[in-house]
Amino acid sequence: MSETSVQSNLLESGGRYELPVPKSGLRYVSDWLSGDAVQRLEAQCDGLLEIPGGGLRPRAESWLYGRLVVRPRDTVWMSENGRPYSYGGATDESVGWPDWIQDLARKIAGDPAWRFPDATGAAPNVALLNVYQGGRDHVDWHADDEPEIDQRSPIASVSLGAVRKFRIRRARIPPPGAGVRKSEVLSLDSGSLLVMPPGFQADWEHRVPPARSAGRRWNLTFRVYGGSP
Ligand SMILES: O=C(O)CCC(=O)C(=O)O
Repeated sequence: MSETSVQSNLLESGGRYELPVPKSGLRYVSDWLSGDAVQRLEAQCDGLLEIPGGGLRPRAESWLYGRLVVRPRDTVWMSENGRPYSYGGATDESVGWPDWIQDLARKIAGDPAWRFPDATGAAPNVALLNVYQGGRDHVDWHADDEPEIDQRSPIASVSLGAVRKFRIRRARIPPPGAGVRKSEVLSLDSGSLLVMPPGFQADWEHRVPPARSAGRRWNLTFRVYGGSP
């Protein structure tokens, strides 16, 4: 039996929703980018994977259960002020802050979906590109809760290309007898914007599981780095 994503019964009502996952506060805009913009951004993302002199940058490695493993997707880290990204025991150096990424960061910061009563309102200043070359590429359960990330700000996720499932589950394992930890599934469309509210990373984990068949997908996750460099 195929699984229905939580927003599928809302898709006729104008494209902009607070998702009905209890207390998650997730926001989703299905048609945030035009088809032309999607195509242009996909090409720009691909440009980031290329290395000078030809070829693609090798996949980065992360620590998983005490072993260094190749990440099951391509990743490129960008930051406005050159700060690196440390996670999973690895450090990704910044490739810079291209103008088109700055334009997207401004568009996010100007969107009502980015506004929350207690948030600082700061615009995103770092972004992670994930490229899923096919259905085997994925990202496992995690939260974007590294100390550099300002948790008073939301995190915005822009999806391009193949539609993939996005699962969320509570970060804490329920105590014995308190039931099982369920996960909820959303579908992330090409050209969509998903906004995870301030505080979400402390309470929830997320993943993009492998898919039986899928074309290429690009995802840009915009965050706010706080503090000083
Ligand atoms: O590809 C996605 O939609 C999620 C990416 C993600 O989880 C991350 O960058 O932390």
